Amino acid sequence: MHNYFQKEMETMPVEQIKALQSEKLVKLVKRVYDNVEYYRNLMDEKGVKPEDIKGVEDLHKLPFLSKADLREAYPFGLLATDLKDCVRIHSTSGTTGKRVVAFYTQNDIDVWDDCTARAIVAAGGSNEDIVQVCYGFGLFTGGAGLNGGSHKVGSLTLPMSSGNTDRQIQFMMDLGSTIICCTPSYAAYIGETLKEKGYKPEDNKLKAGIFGAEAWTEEMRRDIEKNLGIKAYDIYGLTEISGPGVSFECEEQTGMHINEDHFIAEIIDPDTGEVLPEGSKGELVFTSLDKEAFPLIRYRTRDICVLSRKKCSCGRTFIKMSKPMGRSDDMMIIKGVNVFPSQIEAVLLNEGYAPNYQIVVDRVNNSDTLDVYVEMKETDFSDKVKDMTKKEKQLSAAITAMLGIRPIVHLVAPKSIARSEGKAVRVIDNRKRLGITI
Ligand code: DLL
Repeated sequence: MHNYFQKEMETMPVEQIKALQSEKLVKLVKRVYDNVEYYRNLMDEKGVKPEDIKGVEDLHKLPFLSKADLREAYPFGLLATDLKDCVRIHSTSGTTGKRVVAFYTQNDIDVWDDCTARAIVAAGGSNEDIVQVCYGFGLFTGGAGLNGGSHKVGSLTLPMSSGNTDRQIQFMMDLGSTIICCTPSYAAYIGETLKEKGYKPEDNKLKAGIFGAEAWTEEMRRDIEKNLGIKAYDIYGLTEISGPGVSFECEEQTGMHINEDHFIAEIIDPDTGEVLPEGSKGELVFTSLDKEAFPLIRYRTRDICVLSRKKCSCGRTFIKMSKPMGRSDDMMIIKGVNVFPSQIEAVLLNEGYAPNYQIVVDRVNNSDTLDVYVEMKETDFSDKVKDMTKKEKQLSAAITAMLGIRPIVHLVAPKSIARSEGKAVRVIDNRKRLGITI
């Protein structure tokens, strides 16, 4: 038996989805052209008028929007309604430059809550569930997004926010939480803490987790599933396009269905901007169709992934996106080789290490260096230097086989790498501090 939150939408035949998208797109383009000077200027520069857009097949004629545009238009330049119609803002956690501020009308919040409700139902949630939301609440969209969806589903919602892990565990155990929502790195940390407190995976009542907001590997999924005794579902989203729930995983756990009644996804070549056919790897671009306050057309996410329309056993017809392999900005170029942190994570977990690691990149004597700090498990920790050196060499060889460049591996004491309660910081690139542009 498959469960849907909005079956009529989630299982709509593809031709109907396209027709619905076309109808919404035509109206949206006219609305932003008439009301938002920034869009009007961009479209005029490209020589495209609202009348040129007759449906989704004309989407490629419209200009892209990038994070730089959002910064330039900060704070009100892309607002498409009166400020008095807006009820909330959220903002990205960016550390450089101006933050992005996204505005929401009440209807924008309702649509967004529907999206996260779909994700919760797809993970097996219902009004009989107890949903522990330990994404951060505040400007970050994680907490508010899953909280709203959980209310819509009618689940008992625990708005925990992130952090205070002892309290998370106390509530989880005393109230019997059945679904947990947080970043995968925090889920791993909660699993580790439960174990330390002497709990076995079967001692908790959790059945599912809804994890996202950062890149994570299949190896990490298996690790979390085993340690918490749950099924771990992926959820994706970004502040600019509303927040979590732009796409979500179903019971098949092979990619995330994009809520296509609200968003159009495209994959482009990040260098040329050319739209690539389904199945190609490239940069994900979103157009929001229903957002009133802060609609974005052809927004470049910088996330690299693949789209697939392969029939899904869950019955949903919405296109699926693969796990993003990290943002194009996460990609490191080390000695000329493209390296994603997720590749290193996959090797570490395959080799039996816990996902507690940090990658440090530097440049010494004009040559790039790659150091990987990996925590030992308590059980493997040895005070014999010889044993440790051997293990370091083995791990370095395994990473070299994956990347084609040799890292220096440092096995460090258990608990010596800081745990994450939100988005984990996996990479320290000292070359940036040296003012080197990579
Ligand atoms: O991270 C929204 C979110 C909250 C998603 C909770 C899922 C769960 P931002 O802070 O604006 O919004 O960051 C968005 O995070 O462009 C991706 O690079 C990354 N990201 C989000 N979800 C995933 C995921 C939220 N499931 C940026 N896998 C996005 C990999 C993800 N990366």
